[in-house]
Amino acid sequence: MQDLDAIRELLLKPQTVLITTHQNPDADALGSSLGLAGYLKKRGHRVTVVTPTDYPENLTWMHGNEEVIAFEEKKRVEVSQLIEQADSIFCLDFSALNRIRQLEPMVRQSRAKKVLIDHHLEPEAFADYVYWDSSAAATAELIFRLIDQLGDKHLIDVAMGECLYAGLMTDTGSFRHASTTGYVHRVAAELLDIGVEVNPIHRRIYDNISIEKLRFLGYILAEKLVVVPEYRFAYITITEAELKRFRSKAGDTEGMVNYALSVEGVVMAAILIDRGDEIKLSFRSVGEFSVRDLASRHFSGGGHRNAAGGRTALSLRDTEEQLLNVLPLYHEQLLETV
Ligand SMILES: [Mn+2]
Repeated sequence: MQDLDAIRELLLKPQTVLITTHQNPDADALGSSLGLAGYLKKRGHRVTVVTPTDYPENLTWMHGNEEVIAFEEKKRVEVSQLIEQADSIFCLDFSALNRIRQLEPMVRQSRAKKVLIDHHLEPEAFADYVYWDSSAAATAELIFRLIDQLGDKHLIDVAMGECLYAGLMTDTGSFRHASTTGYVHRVAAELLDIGVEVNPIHRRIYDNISIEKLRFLGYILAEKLVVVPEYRFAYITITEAELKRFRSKAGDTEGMVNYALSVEGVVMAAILIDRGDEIKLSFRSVGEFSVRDLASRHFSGGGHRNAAGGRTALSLRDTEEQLLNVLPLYHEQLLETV
């Protein structure tokens, strides 16, 4: 679904653009936002990037970071004015407006033209124009493709390229997920050709872990990782007290679930985190097994086939029990997964 001509038309006239992305932005969310911002500025538009929440420290190197406005209560007036004044709002890397939290009502009410650029399944019908492809590995890939299709690939510079490369690298798990197509590699190659250096980006994002976070991970792997071999399933539960004890910050639990998935023989993994007001679940799987189906059927969630999320209003223990109780429904599928 790609309203390319409408987007081309929209961008003919210089205007005030607001770019936003999902809460707790990851490298694809922020990288595609800043990559697009760089492009739109070159096209003569006034651009502001607003995120619904803050994001981890290891993303703040991205070009344009200093101009990002991360929503917090004291910025409500400023942000609502920006949204009101925008001629168009680009919504990146999310498919449902509830992913932008406090910004949702403001964006919904805004008269700006809304453009959705995303690769998540089943986009909500809130946007005037969409540039959406669930087979894309990252929104950064779509930003590259959009700029290319608009005939402006030559406008992508190293600073923008680094942002897009970061999104591509992280959403593909460093080019190892099944979503990594030939096109993904070609995009990466083109970014390298214009001067993007891969190693510094990799180091800034991955080899930039605080000692507290690393010790937290050590504790989780030693004490909290449970393997259920009969279902080829592994999972982690994290209590509020543990988050506190390790002074866990936003993003610190990011990626932990992948360790569970890396256990020999395991084809599905989950992490259950007590966030106080709700239990957040994050799922990973390999091959054909769809954690998206499981998350949407049992945990009010959604996502991709191999990476999905969900939530409950239960206690951590009851959520864990519910998860273990649904496993038998998937027994055969789990055993068959290759
Ligand atoms: Mn993404």
